[in-house]
Amino acid sequence: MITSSAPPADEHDHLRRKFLVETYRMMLLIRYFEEQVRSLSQGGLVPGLVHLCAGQEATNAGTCMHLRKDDYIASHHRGHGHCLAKGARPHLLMAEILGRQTGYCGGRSGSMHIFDRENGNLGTNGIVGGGIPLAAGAALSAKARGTEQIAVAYFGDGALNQGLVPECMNMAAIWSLPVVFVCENNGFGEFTATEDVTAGQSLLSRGQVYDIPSVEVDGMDVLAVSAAFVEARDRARRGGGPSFLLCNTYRFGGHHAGDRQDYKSEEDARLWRDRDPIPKLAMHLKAAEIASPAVLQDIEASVEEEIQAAVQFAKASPAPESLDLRVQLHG
Ligand SMILES: Cc1ncc(C[n+]2csc(CCOP(=O)(O)OP(=O)(O)O)c2C)c(N)n1
Repeated sequence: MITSSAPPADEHDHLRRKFLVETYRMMLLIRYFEEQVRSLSQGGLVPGLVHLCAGQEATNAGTCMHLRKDDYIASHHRGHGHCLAKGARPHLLMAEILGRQTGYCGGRSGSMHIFDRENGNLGTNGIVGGGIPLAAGAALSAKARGTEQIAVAYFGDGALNQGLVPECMNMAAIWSLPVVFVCENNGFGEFTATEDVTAGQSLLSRGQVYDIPSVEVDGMDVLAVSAAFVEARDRARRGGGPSFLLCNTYRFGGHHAGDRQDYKSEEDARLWRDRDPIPKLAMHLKAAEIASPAVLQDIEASVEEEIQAAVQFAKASPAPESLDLRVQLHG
């Protein structure tokens, strides 16, 4: 996905175009994946609550897809999109969410604690803000080992009011750790609007106060997210320390799959839907003649097929055996 030496200009342009088409495919994959999880959850097949990220695909793909396989991410409770964009295989992820033995953690983590060692994914996390110290710790370890790996911490606006944020940002700044703090600000924490529970004039100041380069990004535009993220990634990789990205986005669904969303204004929801990041990228790909409508249709069909196969695989997989428990806990 990422090359170490710069290619010539023509090839560079070709790779950029190819990468954008891959990005479109990934965003669509996440959306279709989440639609299936929603319907399986409504059908009673998903144990526990699921928190879907439909609407937030630009921040998922616009960041994770610019990472090396051995870079780290630590995600949150709305993290299926991060897992997929960091390289998780849809059928293994679906099996995990359905609590099946074939899933990433043998079916024991469910949606909120998915761990994928091979792809540097330190996990989705049910504790609000819980991934932030994991990413900072991974960045400290990478720096100590001199590997040029970086780590990304994903969290929602709700986590900004957790004590972990200032602690980790402070340490990351004084130790110049290779970590990118990515806040996916979707305007709500559970059923409460961000502004009702968050003091201060600007969320961006949470990074600025530590002199961490901080930038506010249109989280519905994958090109804007990508540009800001690549700058932050490169700074981290060359030893320039942490960055903070405040990505303004929206979750199209509720807090969890069964939430009726009475607290959202219909007008607001419609305005955000009009800014759906997937059709927006499709329009760009067509206008810039990067992909024709026929190519985009082929992508849709192949993604649909891949997700259906993932669902079939997961449904056909067995539940974990109780005797596996010790092995699952201790590795
Ligand atoms: C430490 C902690 N406090 C409270 C909760 C309950 N809780 C789960 S999700 C959530 C809201 C999180 O909001 P945000 O971080 O903005 O993420 P979003 O759900 O909006 O994506 C809360 C309060 C929790 N899981 N962990």
